[in-house]
Amino acid sequence: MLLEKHMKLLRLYGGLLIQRAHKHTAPRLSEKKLSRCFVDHRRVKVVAGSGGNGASSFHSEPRKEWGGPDGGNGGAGADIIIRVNRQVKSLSSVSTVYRGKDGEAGSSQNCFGRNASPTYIAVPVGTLVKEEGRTLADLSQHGQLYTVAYGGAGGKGNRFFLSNENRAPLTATPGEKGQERVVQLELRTMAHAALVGFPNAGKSSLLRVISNARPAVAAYPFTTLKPHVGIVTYRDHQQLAVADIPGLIPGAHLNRGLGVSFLRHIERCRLLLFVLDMSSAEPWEQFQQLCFELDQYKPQLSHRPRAIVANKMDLPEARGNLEALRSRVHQTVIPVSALTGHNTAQLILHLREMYDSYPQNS
Ligand SMILES: Nc1nc2c(ncn2[C@@H]2O[C@H](COP(=O)(O)OP(=O)(O)OP(=O)(O)O)[C@@H](O)[C@H]2O)c(=O)[nH]1
Ligand SMILES: [Mg+2]
Repeated sequence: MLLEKHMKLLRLYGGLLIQRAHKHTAPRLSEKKLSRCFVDHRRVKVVAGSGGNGASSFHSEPRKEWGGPDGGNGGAGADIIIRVNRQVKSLSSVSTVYRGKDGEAGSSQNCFGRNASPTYIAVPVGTLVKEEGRTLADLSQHGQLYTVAYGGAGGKGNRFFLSNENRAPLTATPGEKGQERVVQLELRTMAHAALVGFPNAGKSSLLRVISNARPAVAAYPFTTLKPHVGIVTYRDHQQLAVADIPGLIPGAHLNRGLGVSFLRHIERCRLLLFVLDMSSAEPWEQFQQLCFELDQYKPQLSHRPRAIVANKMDLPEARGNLEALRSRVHQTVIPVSALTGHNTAQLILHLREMYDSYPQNS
């Protein structure tokens, strides 16, 4: 009997201990969860509240037979308002549907229905509101408001229709429907820095080393088909978002390869990190071509604050190329190896220096 009890306890606590142990070695966040950390666009359906109905009623009191109409108006439905909040950093907290509350209906004794209070959507500074590609608002100030859907007006009660011609109107109107629309919210800056390079240069590998993002890495071109954003966290809690942009190829500005859409993403980053595969024959050629593609897409795009990340320095053929590259370009060259992690700390520091020396507005 006693033994059985002991065994039972052992099983129970043993289970708990194992659970604890699992907790400590909890697996890393899944890619799906990580991608939620930084969301740069959202499609949102907004449905404002409808107005409350007007009431139709007549005053009634003892000894006062013809009290007259006293139906009140309905209240207005809730507006949906986008509000900029500098504490919000990405669109991950924005839901896909917002519905405003309906206004209250009017009632007898001339009681008006209550207006519904507006529904707010908190977005980061630098959010664009678009509808079918057309920009409706560019929200760049903390606290800025934009009413994206208007609530319906309340209906009129029958008291409203009282006139000399009609002393006993029965008419009361229903509340109007709230406005309904589908808008795209888009962050003007997608990330602070973009990793720009040809396929297979090691952009995704680098992002995995310097940030929490886990984009797929493989030894064939076009492994990455959509941008990934990783967050680099510094000791003073400053966080910088770095985007892994899918590989560009010559002619990308003519929509070749994965095309123009990714150049558009680069446009939304303030700092550029050109990732070169140093084991290739002439890595400086890659740099020239990348700049050419960017500038063809948008003049001066490649002239943003930039640095060259000379990757794959662990490979023997890379070492000879490094000096040659340095003599041909005048940008900062940071030799790293995403594979071994060599010198990536230097890259992280340099990124911060670039961020600090080029404030947002410059
Ligand atoms: N030896 C060596 N190999 C590397 C290094 N960095 C990346 N690689 C390898 O290069 C290949 C391509 O790496 P990815 O990180 O997928 O390259 P990418 O630039 O993201 O490529 P796309 O997504 O196709 O544009 C993989 O096989 C990596 O293991 C490095 O520093 N040294
Ligand atoms: Mg990749």
